[in-house]
Amino acid sequence: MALVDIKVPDIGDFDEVAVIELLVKPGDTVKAEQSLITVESDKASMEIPSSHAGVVKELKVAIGDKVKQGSVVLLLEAEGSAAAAPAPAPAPAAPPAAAPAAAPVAAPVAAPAAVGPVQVFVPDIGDFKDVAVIEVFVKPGDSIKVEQSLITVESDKASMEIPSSHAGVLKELKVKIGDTVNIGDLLAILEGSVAAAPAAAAPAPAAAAAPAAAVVAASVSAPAAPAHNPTTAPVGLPHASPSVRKFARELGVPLDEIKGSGAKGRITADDIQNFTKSVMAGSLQTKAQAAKAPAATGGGGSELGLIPWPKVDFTKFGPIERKEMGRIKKISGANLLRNAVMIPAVTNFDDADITDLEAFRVATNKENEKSGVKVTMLAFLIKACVAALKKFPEFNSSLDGDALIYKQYFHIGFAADTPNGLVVPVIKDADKKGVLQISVEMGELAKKARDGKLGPADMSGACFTISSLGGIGGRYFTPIINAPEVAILGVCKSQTEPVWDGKAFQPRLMLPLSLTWDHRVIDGAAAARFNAYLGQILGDFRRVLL
Ligand code: CAO
Repeated sequence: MALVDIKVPDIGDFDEVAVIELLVKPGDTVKAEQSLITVESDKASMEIPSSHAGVVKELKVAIGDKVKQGSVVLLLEAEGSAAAAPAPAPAPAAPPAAAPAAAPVAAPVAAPAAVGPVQVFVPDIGDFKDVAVIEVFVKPGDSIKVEQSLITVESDKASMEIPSSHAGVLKELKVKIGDTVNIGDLLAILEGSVAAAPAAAAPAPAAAAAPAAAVVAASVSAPAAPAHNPTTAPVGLPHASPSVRKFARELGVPLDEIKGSGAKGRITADDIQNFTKSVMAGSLQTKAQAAKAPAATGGGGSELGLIPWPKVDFTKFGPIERKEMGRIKKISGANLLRNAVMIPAVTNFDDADITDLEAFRVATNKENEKSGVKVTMLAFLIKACVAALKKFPEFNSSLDGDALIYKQYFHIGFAADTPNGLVVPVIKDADKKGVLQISVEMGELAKKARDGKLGPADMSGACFTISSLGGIGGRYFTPIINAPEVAILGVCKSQTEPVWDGKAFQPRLMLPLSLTWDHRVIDGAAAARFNAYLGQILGDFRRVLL
């Protein structure tokens, strides 16, 4: 085992490049050619590979350091000479032919103009073959300057921007995202006042075999690596290394929607992971998702062919204060809008006589006073709804295209009001639980909800939802179905009313029920029967046992 300094190999014309990522740490076992760090110039990022296999003893660079050819990257306990890469780094200086396009860096001034259509070819991109086009910065009609980046190509280890060898108006772009290109491929046709770059790189002669690790050599002879020109750089292009871009593509993550947490806003692998987690948890939407489910008022109305949302300068009418809506309100707003717009919903109103049930509830709470478990009407309602769902299975279904999925489990969601907005925790397998156990679980979930500690598992899988405003007041309301469920029960405050028993008016405690249902799945008659059955159960809870 010998200690070896692993150095930055030949990186061609690049003078000093910044270290933007460390891909290994002390103690890691690395293979020959394994990427150790990512470095970046204005226009290209590249991963620097190890010339030997072995164990990393010490990193000699940190993020933000500037390195150049010969800089020591790390100290490696090498496995032996056999483990060295075939062409050990640092590579000898690239022969001139390997970096023909470097000239524009030094002199980006346009040469005298030529007139007429001019073809722009992929210049010398070193040893790279079949590199993928991952970004296109221009479109037909754009005015292009000499050295302006046209596209980004990427191998598995490096990405680089390909500049235009001429100025002019882009007549035709010959490549698109996903195409693979090679040196000499026709990239674009320009017309108009066409000024050539001093060392027109199109098409570059076939590259002399790039020395050393292909990764490095190819990135270096790269495309010219033209001087950075902020005026021509694409606006808002996300910065990320090739491996991070690849990672994002594998997951289908839109890079341009991520705010990088790395140096100078660079997107890191952690950013991609966090973004993915947030989307999966439903706390974040991609632009594509948002377009499908327009936000509460942000959709503008054009999606539905409606007139735009009114924009009013409220300050004209009086003092105002603007406050951003919280995260939960934004998410639930978008969901509620979709559900309200997409579901042909109808609401049936009814009343249930809960006089006896309320007396039983009060007595039960008195008996259980010491246990600390308090039963509210909602726990009985959950049990009653399970019985009704069993009797009317289409209420426990979901639409799947032209089919209905009938669920054979009974998970009941209940809307909970929290300081941050509305959430819907779910009592799982309510059919297998007694009213006391449901009360205990509801109490725990409601507390978690108020503390903002509900996880995705606590809020998923509901078959049917109950929204109870009973503790607050009101008579009836029209709850919005929580898709992909097909019905929701709204409950308001019970009150004593005179009810005719055939001979006389009797004082009875009546509970107002508001059942909203999806008319694609449920008919009005079924909804009326569901409500009536619920009323029967709540009127005499022994029916749950039948
Ligand atoms: N009629 C009369 N009184 C009722 C009642 C009803 N239908 N339902 C509950 N009550 C009473 C309870 O018995 C309790 O009385 P006491 O304090 O005297 O014992 C009181 O109202 C408060 O009940 P609660 O709200 O604490 O308990 P709950 O089980 O009824 O509800 C929860 C729990 C989490 C659902 C509730 O706190 C909540 O957040 N409700 C709001 C739901 C909501 O926002 N829905 C609208 C969604 S659409 O925007």
